[in-house]
Amino acid sequence: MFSPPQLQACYSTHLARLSASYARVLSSEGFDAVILHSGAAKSRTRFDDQYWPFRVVPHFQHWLPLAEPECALVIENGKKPKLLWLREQNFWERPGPAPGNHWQSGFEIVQLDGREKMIEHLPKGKVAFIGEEEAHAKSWGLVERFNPSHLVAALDQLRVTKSEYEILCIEEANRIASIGHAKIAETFGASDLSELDLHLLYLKVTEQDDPETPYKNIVAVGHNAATLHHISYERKPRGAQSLLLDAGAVCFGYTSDITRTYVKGKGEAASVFGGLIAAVENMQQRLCSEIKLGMPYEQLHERAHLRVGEILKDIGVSRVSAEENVAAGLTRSFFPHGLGHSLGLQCHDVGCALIRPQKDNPFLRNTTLIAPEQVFTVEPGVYFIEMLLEPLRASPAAASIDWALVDQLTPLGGVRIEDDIQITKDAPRNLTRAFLPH
Ligand SMILES: [Mn+2]
Repeated sequence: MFSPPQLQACYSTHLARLSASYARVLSSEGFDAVILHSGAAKSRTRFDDQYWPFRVVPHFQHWLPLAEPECALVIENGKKPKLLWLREQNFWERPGPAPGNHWQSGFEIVQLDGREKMIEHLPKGKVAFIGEEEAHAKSWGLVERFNPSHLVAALDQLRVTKSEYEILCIEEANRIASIGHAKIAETFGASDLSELDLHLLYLKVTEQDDPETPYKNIVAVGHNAATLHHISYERKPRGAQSLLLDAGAVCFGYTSDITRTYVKGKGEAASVFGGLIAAVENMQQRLCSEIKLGMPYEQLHERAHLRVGEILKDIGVSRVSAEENVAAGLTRSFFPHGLGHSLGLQCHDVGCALIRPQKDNPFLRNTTLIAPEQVFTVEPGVYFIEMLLEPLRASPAAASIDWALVDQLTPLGGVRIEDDIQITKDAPRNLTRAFLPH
């Protein structure tokens, strides 16, 4: 965990770098200033008075970790950034304490006791509005420059490369999540808990409330692991032999995204599945070690398909070579998702998918050239997904598959292994394994 002086020093550099980048982007896009609005509470339905948990606009959070609705940041060339901070007196609700105290001195802070007073503090000139609330932009006379697409795209690019401060936060998010993963691994090995209980235990040991996690925990036992984003947790334990846990944590808005898969108990299926977990783990580590600067991320994804082809042959699911498995499109049925995605303020972060992937990689979320200061996940998997196996059974490639073995493994769902990787000028850094070696 970082020390407060280290955090402070890194944050100051982050702020200076962000100010310089914004100044460059604003002038090249022809704006005098931009307002980054934090967002507003969103009603769950128009028929009652409940609100969804608040998610702050990421452009706002790129500057500071405050995550409160109805705040605005004014970024104006040559001026200290200004935070318009709504602090209404309200005896129904009160926001939590401000997250950290490393950022306040970087801003001119204007506390307001009413939203209507914000307009007095807005900048003059050609001003853009970035945020969710088009009605606010309208009432401030900025609707013509509400989320200008070129500006948003240019600001998204600033989020592709992470500052030292951002890395520190992502590392800390990995540390917190690793506590949860280790606890769940131990608990699953020793007892039989329901998916819901495993989910709640993860929240407890990582000290996160459910809406605070970067994404809804994926907790899938047995065949449920074949549902890539399984979040409809079973309430009862049922003695399943496999568990896939895909869960992260947050530090000052920055996320971690980690997946592990476990198997326990006896039997031939469990033993083959154990071999499959080891093989996917091995492939994942090998892919991480083969990352090179300047390499298209999609090339790594393609290599993963070849390795999945090898694994299918090695465990006996397929009788033909790795190359033949790839050529027949067979690996796409067992590994249907992308190898990974950029990571930062959003779990699926922005700016790394400007190029469309090849047509047989429709779900790949990272198509950039690998470059220093990027952070992305590497998360290969092998699954037994009925919806994808069904058409395969009817295809010419079906003859090369050992369907009896597939049927034996299907109740165990699938395997995914995922780490968060920081790219540097030297070797890539695995931000997850430092805390969670296996
Ligand atoms: Mn992921």
